[in-house]
Amino acid sequence: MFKLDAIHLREIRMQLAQPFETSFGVTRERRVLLVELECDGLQAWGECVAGEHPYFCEESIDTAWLVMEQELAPRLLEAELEGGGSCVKALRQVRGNRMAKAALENAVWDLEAQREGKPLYELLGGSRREIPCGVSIGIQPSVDELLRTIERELEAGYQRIKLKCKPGWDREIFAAVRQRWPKIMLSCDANSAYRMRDIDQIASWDEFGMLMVEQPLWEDDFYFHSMLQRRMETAICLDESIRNRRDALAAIEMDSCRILNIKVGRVGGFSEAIAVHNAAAERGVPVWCGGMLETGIGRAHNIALSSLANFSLPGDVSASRRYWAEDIITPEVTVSPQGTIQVPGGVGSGVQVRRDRVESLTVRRHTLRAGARVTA
Ligand code: OSB
Ligand code: MG
Repeated sequence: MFKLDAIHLREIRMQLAQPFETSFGVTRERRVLLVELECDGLQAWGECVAGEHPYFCEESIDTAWLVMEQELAPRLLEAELEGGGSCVKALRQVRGNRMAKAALENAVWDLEAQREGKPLYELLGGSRREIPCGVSIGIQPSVDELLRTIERELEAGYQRIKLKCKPGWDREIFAAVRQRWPKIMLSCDANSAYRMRDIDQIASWDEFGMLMVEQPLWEDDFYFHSMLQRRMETAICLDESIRNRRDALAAIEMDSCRILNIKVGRVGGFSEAIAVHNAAAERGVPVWCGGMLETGIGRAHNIALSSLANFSLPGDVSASRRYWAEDIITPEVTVSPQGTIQVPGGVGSGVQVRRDRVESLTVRRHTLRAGARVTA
């Protein structure tokens, strides 16, 4: 059993190497909430994946900051912890706010790994030492630019190309990509941009032989996705709709999807991510690890999670340099010419946080200490 000595919240700002456009908007600069735990002389980090605006889900960096500062961090500082797995209980009085909870819980897992002198991936129950990687390609200014971008990513070795799509940026790009590359592993992600009037059109994408169509309909829906899945051959993959293990069970039972995207932030932390992974594995549903434009801290955690056996499809976890001129960890995440990432075997997440760099990017900070709530 252990107790935390302090929790440091900070906001850093980082320019993306290139703007990232989805059906819900464009991101140029990330505002990232990082948490750092102190315990018996050890430091452990977590990253909150909530966006700058509540467009992907209800949370944003500002709601996450508020709920961490006022509710979650004080509870965690009072708790007697056994490890990452005990955070769910310590934080369960607070409803929702899963991305905020995940940042803290994941940092506690990282801390537990350090205390035990083990790699994080092993503590999570992973076995894979190398993970297959894909890329998520944002909406581009033109079809030509999209094709050039895909060419570059394929040359780098990535095993699966995911195209962000929306009404008006769908059939035409799928056709252009398939004409040029008939055989590559291809998928698309609509981030909830379509409605029931579009389902005949979506079902017609079967001709493009994609691995999956990710979250075409409402962000909170299972039922209408199951109606769509009944009409198409291509697997639907749910992202936004899956908040926990029960959602995964409901979606699988209803045949709302045949593939699951697991984002550790979206489901509230490693404990629930493992539960979703296991539920899917028991039912023969493959999963892959989603991404949220993470810095190296969240990226290292995604890599550890992706080492679990049922993460059998290439995920959206790719090299640091696709996002950042310079990452905040060392070594940076790199991808092999075969499109794989090596799972670090060192203690904890296996990467070092570059504290000097984090300091220079920090625009806001707040410290909470055990016993007293002190503002730094
Ligand atoms: O839906 O998977 C998504 C990024 C931000 C918000 C939602 C999504 C994404 C991505 C990018 O697709 C994945 C990545 O490269 O990190
Ligand atoms: Mg998605």
